[in-house]
Order: sequence, then structure tokens, then C-alpha cells
Amino acid sequence: MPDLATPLTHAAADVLRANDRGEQTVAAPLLYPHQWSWDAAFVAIGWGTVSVPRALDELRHLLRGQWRTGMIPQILFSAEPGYFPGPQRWRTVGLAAAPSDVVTSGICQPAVHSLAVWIIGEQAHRNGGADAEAFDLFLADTFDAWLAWHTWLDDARGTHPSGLIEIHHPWESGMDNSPRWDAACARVRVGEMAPYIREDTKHVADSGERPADADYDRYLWLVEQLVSVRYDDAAAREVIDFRVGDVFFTAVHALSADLLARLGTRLGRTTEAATLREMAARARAAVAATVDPGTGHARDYDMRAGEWLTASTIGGFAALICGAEPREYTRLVADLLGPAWCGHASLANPLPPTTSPDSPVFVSRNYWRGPQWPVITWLFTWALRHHGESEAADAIAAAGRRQLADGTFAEYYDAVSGAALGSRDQSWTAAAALAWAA
Ligand code: 9YW
Repeated sequence: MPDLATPLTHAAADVLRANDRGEQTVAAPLLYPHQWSWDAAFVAIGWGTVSVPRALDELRHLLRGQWRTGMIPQILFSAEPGYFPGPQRWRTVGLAAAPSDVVTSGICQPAVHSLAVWIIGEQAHRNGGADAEAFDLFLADTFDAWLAWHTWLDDARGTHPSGLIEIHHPWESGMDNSPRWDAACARVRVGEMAPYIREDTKHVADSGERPADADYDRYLWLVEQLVSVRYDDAAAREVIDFRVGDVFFTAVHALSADLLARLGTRLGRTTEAATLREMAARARAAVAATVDPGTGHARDYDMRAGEWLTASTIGGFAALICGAEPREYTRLVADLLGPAWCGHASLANPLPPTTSPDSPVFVSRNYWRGPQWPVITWLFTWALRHHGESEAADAIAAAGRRQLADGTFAEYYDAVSGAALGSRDQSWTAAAALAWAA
């Protein structure tokens, strides 16, 4: 267990408690008053260091939103106001594939959930006793749900010959306005739709920290396109203006599927474990195949235009998440720590910026266009350690903890000035603080 007497972990646990709504934790007070899919996974990891049963409840609640297709949706809506787009825009209620007792959005987010299950399992077994028992029960109960999620990704979103997991909305990447999507977004032709008022800009001091209005027009238009085919995956592949192979999502799917395979083996589900391992191997090979021989970085692929997407972003380091051939892995670690990334002279903290400061599209304070996101930093540190790069993991984790010492638990940080940005008391930032202390 982390030392809860440490002021940072104590404060982090308080943030989770304040954002706790019983079985679900809102992603952030005010700005994100619902349960988000990948936030919930990270938040559950944080809860696991405080209370294993509460961590398991978080994931069970998320699974209440799972679609009959296997998709785990991006948002499970609570009754709290203040977020746009809400259920009226998503129009998922009454769809045969959607759950009948929970209202959700109609897209997904990166599949970090089996990673969370794995980490909570380790914590539970370190604690032993009732925690270990509760975890084992949970795993037996939910294994098929996580399996269905990865199977859906493989079947419905892994059909392209590249083997990359395809996304139909920038929100599915979790990195909304990243320069990763600029070229593909420029090809979205926004049509007629009902007017709307953004809520997000009301909750931040400066709208320059958030996606632009033109981005939101595209986000809303893509929702219209998905609604027009009632979120049918095959039909969406035909109609959607944004159809992109997301290399980071693919890497996360590979890592999680591998970990779920190991959990499946423990349950005696050897056939399913073998299927998951094959899925992971395919996804890992797909990530490796995207590597630009010039930069050594992984690339996303615009399936509509048939073009690589080459912005210099954190997505280029996808192989660090899913693993790669050892020499390649070591080279990427050196690059991440080097002068174009964590070691860039302009950075306030030696942490991965979401876009390289050397890139012409880098903006140090704008959302996914440059700032450092503690939860992404934490994910890289976990993956680096998992793949045997403990020294790099320790160095980045130490800097990550120093960044969080300001006690704001900000959503993201200006990469150059070091200022806290976006929401304060963001749940997954608090979870990162707890996970680093565990
Ligand atoms: C939105 C909740 C979500 C995250 C996303 C992040 C942001 C905005 O906030 O999305 O309206 O969904 O980009 O990764 O899950 O924290």
C-alpha cells in the first residue's frame, strides 16, 4: 500500500473521494461530470492502492455500459449537468446494441482496461486475504466481458489490411485535437446540423488551452454521421469522413490483450488465452509495420486518403507501450529521453510532451498539441518498467512526481512554463500520483 501519510498521496486519495459518486468516479468535477472509459481504468488503478473493492466497483460500473457488440463506450452519462455533447446529441437510447439501463455515448476509447485489471490483481494479491479473494471473484465474473471488448476491437475495428485498430472519431483516440489528426480532420466536410453551445470553454480560464471551435464542428459532425448509420460498424466504415488507423490505440490493445491472456491462463481459459495472444501479436506487428524508416517513429494511417499521418507526436512512441524488438526498443527509449523530447531545452520538466517542441505545430499550452499529461507519463513509466527499462521508468516517474507536487492534480501542464492547465482535481491525475506511490 502507498504511504498515505505522504502529503501527495493523501491529497490524491482525497481527490478521488471528492469525485466519487458511489460506484463511479467523475472524470473531473464540473468539466467532466460523468464516467469516461479510459479514465475509469486509470482511476481504478488509483483506487486499487486505497481500496481494492472500490477499484473493482469502478470497473463493474463501467461494464454496465458495455454494448452488446462488446464495445465499451467512451462515456457513461450520470445525471449531472454541465457537459456537452450529452445524450441528445449521441442518440444511442433505444438502439439494439446499446445497454437499456445506462445512457452512453456511441464511440469508444483506448483499451487500457485489462491493464488496469492486471495491476489491481497484483495489488490485491500483494494485500492477500479478502482483497485477493474479491479480485479472483471479479476476474472470474468479468473475464468474458473484457474478452468481448478485445474481440470486438479485433473484429469490428481491426479489419483493415494494415492490422491497425481503426477509429472513427478523434475522441476515440483519447487525444482529441492532437496534430496526429490534423490532416485527416482537414478532410472532414462539415454538413448541416443543429446549432450548439460548448460547455467545456466555460470551465477553463483561457479557451486557448482547449480545442478550437472548428475542431468541435468536426467532432459534432462525425457524431451526426455515426448516428445516420445507427453506429453500425460496417456501415460506419463506408460513410464516416474520419477513418484512421490509430497506432497508439493499437499498441494499447496489444498490451492489454497480452495481459488478459495471462489472466485467462490463470483461469484455465487456455483457448481464449491463445486467441488473445494471437490478437496481441497481430496488433504488435501492425505497430512495428508503421515505423517510418527516416524517424524511427510509429505512424498513424489515414484509411480514407490512403496516406501516412506524420506529425511528430507522442503517438510515435507507441511501440514503447506494446513492446518491440530489443534493439529497436532501446533506441526508442533513448530518443524519448533525448533532446527532441523529454530532454528538450525548452521544457519546464523532463517529461514526454504530447508533441515534439521541435515540431512547427507544437503549442505548449493547448490540450493535446504540446502539454504534458501526467496520466500519459504514468502509462509510459509502467510500460517501460514492464518491458525491462526500469532506469528510464524511474527517471521519468521521479520527474512526474515532482510535477504533481504542486497539488493541483491538473488535467495537463504547459510543457514550457510548467503551469497547471485544464481542470483541477482531475481524477486520473490523482490516480497517477497514487499509482506511482504504490
Ligand atoms: C471530452 C475525460 C476526457 C478524456 C479524454 C480527453 C478529454 C474531452 O477528457 O476529452 O469531452 O471527452 O481528451 O482523453 O478521456 O477526462
